[in-house]
Amino acid sequence: MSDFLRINLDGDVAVITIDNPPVNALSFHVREPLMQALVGLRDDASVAAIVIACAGRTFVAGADITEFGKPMQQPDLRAIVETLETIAKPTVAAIHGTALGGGLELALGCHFRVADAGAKLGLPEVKLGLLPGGGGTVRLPRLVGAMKALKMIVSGAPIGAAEAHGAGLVDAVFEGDLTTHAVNFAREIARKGGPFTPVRDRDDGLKETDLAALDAEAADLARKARGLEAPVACALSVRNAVTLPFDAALAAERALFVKLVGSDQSRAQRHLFFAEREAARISAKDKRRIARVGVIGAGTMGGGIAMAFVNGGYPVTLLETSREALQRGLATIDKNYSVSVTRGSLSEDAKRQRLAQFKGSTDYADLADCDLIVEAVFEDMAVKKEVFGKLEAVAKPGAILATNTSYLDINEIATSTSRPQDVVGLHFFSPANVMKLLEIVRAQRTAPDALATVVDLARRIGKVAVVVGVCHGFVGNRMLAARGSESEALLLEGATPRQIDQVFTDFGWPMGPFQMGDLAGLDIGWRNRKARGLTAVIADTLCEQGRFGQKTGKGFYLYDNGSRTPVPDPKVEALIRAKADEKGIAPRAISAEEITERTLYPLINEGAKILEEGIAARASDIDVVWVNGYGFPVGKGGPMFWADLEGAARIVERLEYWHQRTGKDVFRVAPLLRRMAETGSWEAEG
Ligand code: 3H9
Repeated sequence: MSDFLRINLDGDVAVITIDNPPVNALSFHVREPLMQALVGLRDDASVAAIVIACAGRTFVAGADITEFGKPMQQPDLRAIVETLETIAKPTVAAIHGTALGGGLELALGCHFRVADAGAKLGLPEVKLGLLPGGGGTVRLPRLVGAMKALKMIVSGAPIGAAEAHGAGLVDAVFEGDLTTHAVNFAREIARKGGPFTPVRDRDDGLKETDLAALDAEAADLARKARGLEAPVACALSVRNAVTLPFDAALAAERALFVKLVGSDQSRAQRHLFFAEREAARISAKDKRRIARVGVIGAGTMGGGIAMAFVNGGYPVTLLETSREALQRGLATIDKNYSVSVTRGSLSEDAKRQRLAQFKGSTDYADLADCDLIVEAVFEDMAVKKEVFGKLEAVAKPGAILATNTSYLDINEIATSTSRPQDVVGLHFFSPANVMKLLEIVRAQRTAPDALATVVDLARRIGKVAVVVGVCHGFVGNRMLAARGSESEALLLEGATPRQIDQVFTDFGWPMGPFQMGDLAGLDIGWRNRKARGLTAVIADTLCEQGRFGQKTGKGFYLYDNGSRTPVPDPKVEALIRAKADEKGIAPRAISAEEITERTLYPLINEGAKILEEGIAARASDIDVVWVNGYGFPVGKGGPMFWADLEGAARIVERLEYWHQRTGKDVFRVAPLLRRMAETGSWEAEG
């Protein structure tokens, strides 16, 4: 009856199969025939029951996100669910893969839900800056209880079929051919006879709601939302499901959805959804086979990288220079997994299995069977070149040779082997087993199939990959340097670390630059600066005093008794004033606006230069880097997206002002930023 939907009769059970690859999103071309099918089957007396199933890899994964922001064509999802609830004969959703967002809401319109044992069910709208707008916030609590619904909807995290069964969200879990099971289930239910109660009329889950506990949980979640509107709206909507009659709660959900879908935050989060997928798209089809990975260096970075691969299912050979260093590295890995076991995110058995995937060695010859080798040794060109020289002798032909350098010139590193086509940068972020971002650095001579292989591999190990070009610091660290360059100057002119950090956290960052420096260790930047002949008067002095940040209990802030809470230190403020006096700088009041203009605007300006130079292929790639690697607030969509919200013309004007006033290069406006201010697009001309 449509290219995207078919109806089959299995005796007196009708099976509607939605077939809208890749994820069966509820696009208009699905909703229209689905509505017709439901009305037709409802009125067909020869049909005893209806099953809604999906073709391909998944049940409906949600509304079609590409339709948001445009006028919604009718019928919308709410009308479909309403129609479903007018059907007197049993309706059954047969869920395999993922029933997400509007997909789960469609299933909640059915009387019953059956699932494949591997299925996952959830309402992830919050991750798009939305709330479930097809009745999810009002129907889900009726089945699983308000508290569980609140947690599912505010986190957006899906649950597995077994948990969903236990919670009352699904009625049966099957292994094997799901449609056959669903048809038998529907037939049996129809045989037993009704009446069948739609979810809207069930309040089993709501009876025992502890409203005070729900409110306390919602308040906690709102605090953690750090300015995001969607989690707060989700919590309010679940509360409405408890306190308001069904139709009133549904109308309130609708009103909140309409408000959110038009908000900048949701636009930003939808932008990021597509940006992440776009960043990982690569035209080369050929890929190399990766069965085993080698990691050189078992320090914090190497150990984390090794864990990332093992967690993604790849056995790892971990190489160190001495048995002691190797044992230390392996012991840290063991300890990290034990923490996961203690937290309940990993079973003892899974820990054992993961540890069995590590093979330690101190002999380069043991890397001979690795298909990818990642070096994570000391950040020094001579050391890196020596490692690549050794790999030349042992790596098998076609093995991909990767460096985890965060700054160095990979084209130069590649000159130390006779196979530069196999050399690529894999810039992991610390802790590498946790952080999502992976900058994949394409060097001048990196072969297309080597690049395609690592992009694909990144996805397999759960990383968000962005392909970037070679320059000092690549995309992320180069822009970070531009953001940080004015921080010290602001201190000397009268701002305090606390004041600057506060501007950042008010903006939505998890922490400001000084808190971040203290967390990462101030000695790292100090070492880098020394190697490059650079100075930062305050940070260098703190390091000379042994104040490396959290690890020494003192840095820009004090951390009493191993606490992670930064406490302003009068000694640091006195030091700043003393250094300012030495330089003859009189302190003045610095506004939050000035802090933003002198830190975030240069960040965007540098992003524009990076685009101009072709180091990043798209502005959205830069956004993906900053959101996933540096904590740029998701509700602002990344620096390049935010530039548009803030107004590129304003940014240009203020950069010009600061350039005129200070003469500093960091404020020199990039031509592409100027063009963006005129055309509203980051696309380069031509
Ligand atoms: C919603 O439902 C609102 C309702 O409450 C209210 C309505 C009134 N729409 O991720 P993948 C594309 S909001 C359009 O690489 P995987 C995606 O862009 C929605 N397109 O696959 C990609 O395209 P391309 C709530 C979508 O196997 C391709 O499909 N639902 C949608 O790694 C493959 O995607 C969600 O938020 C969509 N809804 O993961 C679920 N979903 O090939 C969002 C995907 O051109 N989706 N595409 O790059 C997901 O989480 C993952 O796609 C999924 C599969 C887990 C399903």
